[in-house]
Amino acid sequence: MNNFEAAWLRYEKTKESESVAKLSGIVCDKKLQGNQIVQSAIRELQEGFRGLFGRELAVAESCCENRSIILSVDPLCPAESLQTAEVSPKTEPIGNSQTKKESRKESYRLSMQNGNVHITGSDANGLLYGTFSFLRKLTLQEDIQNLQEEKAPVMPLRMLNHWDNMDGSIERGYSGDSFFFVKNEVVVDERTRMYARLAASVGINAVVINNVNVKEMATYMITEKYFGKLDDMAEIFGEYGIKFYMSLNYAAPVELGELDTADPLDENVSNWWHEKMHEVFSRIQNLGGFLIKADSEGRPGPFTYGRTHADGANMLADAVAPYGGKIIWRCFVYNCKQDWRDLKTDRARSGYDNFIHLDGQFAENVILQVKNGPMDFQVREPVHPLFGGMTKTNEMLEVQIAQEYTGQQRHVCYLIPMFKEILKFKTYVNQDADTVCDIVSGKTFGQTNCGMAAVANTGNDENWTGHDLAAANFYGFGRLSFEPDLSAEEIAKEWIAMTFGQDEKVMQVLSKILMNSWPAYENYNAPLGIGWMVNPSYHYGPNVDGYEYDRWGTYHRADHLGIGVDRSHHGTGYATLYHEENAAIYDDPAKCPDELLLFFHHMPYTHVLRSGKTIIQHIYDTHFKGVEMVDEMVEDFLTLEDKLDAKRFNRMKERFFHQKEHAREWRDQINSYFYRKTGIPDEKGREIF
Ligand code: GCW
Repeated sequence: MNNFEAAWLRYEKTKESESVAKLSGIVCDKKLQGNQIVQSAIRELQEGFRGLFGRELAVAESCCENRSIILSVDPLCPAESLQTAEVSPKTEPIGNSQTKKESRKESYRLSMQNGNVHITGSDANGLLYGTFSFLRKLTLQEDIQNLQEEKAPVMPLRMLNHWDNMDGSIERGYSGDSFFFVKNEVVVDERTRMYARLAASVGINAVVINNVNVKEMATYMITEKYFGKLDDMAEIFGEYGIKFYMSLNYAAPVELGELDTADPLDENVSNWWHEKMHEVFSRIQNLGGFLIKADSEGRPGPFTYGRTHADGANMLADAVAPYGGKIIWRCFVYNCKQDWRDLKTDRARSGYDNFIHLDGQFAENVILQVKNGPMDFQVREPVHPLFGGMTKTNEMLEVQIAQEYTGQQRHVCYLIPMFKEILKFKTYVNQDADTVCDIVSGKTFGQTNCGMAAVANTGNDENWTGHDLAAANFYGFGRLSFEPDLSAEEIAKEWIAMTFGQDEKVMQVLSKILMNSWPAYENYNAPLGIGWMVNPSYHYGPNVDGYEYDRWGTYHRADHLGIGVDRSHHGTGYATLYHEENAAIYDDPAKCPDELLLFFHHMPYTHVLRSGKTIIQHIYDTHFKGVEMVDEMVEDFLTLEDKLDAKRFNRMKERFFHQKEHAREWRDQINSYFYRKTGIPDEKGREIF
């Protein structure tokens, strides 16, 4: 027995429609059958039919009398309309603009012709994604009689970043330990394959397996000790069209004891990396490149040598270029040793200030990976100003589905609605095609080295994600990066049906819970975009002043009269980093959206919000409301007792009961803190301690 469940690839027995019942096998020519990714597609179809309909599908090389599922690859497969969006005429394309040709990659078409189902990919990946889409339709009992679907993924890179450590722990892991590493060894087993299937089924095409904080043994991942196992793992990923990436220690030449400097402009350093990359790429076949956290939170980087991040990234990019490798370089660079008394330094500015002057200096195979907001995955943040700030640099959006600040997979918090808002944000970098989605999908500047990455939320728990409902974020992230036009609710419903079946009541209750979960969490969390207010270091549970007198640049500056950080032009000037249209809104407290007001401005508690409420009353109301929303969720959930299997029901029930208690803790601590600070009572006279 496996110690893991199948998540949304359960393929539970279902009714077979007439047109499906006629499909007796798979047809795929010999050459294609030799392709490992196509083999995965075939295995998946067989597994799917076995589970869904209890029957076997045979594989043949050519068509026979019987109706079949016909697999093929046609590089011209997607329709004109799916070929990449035109490069915006007002903007210079980044790098050489092979956009048109490249963009058809990984596309597929599904159709029904004379009773045969055709799954055609523009390449093997496209074929695999088409296969998963077809199986999804069968699982959801969609009518396939008039099957007709054409899809091309919108984001070129759809990536998961694991923060797994070699000792088996996971930084910010909330669902058990690593299934990639145990006690400094690399693990390759059936779970590796199941993981690859889950990831590929939602369109993930790249995975970084280790923590960006590369320390101790992880530095040795680019040495002989680990090549064999890493190559085995990479090969399994490759069978599912997933490129294998690793995080790299910038100071590896020093820490492996081979050089006494990691200065990117030192010729010995550059030569060392060239040789190293030659070795690594020849030992790990399916390697896509590396992710690097440099000069951030104690990690080494080019600053040590008085060099820029462009110097550092480009040196590595040059070393991986001969193998088609990519260097993904994080922009999460800030001073984490700030004095809380210092009102000038603003952590929110740091990513922008450290990178904006380097725009245009990065090599074509470097991608800057930028967190969605300028701070750190809080429940509400403005969009990072480097999106739309940079116009000559490849950028990728980093989000976090590991719910570090959003309930740590003990509270339910479905994040796809948040990601949708981020993707839709208009940066005003030019007149059209200027949203974050346009930028990171390559539409704005015509590049293909871009996309989305999520900090992963999986671990070795039986259900992969701790909270069963947290799997909706894994599923949703993949689906959204493939097809950002899907609504958060559509994705939620699809996931629910795949995971729990088609019962209407289950669908209605769980989709309502998911859709209300982020708003509820935001309600009982830190108010109006100010963030933090959590227990230091493990980041769970309320602690209003937890980070107030610390070194991390995370302050709310509350006193008895007001709260918030002045990031307007009177303050740190952060609000002015956006293009004029946005800057004008954020800089002005009268125009700033309520939900971000305290992020941008220090305001009196008596200030009347656009909603018509004072800030203090808003704090009380939202905190009571948040708890009411959770109570309602729990009540609704309990009505599903006879609709869900006991194992999953009880697992979720336990977490919901905890959330109910813990949301109260949030409510009462925040409300009491502000009542005590201000002395202003709740208009509605509710209990505040
Ligand atoms: O959110 C912070 C986390 C760190 C993490 C860091 C980062 C991997 O608290 O645990 O380190 O961000 O993104 O690098």
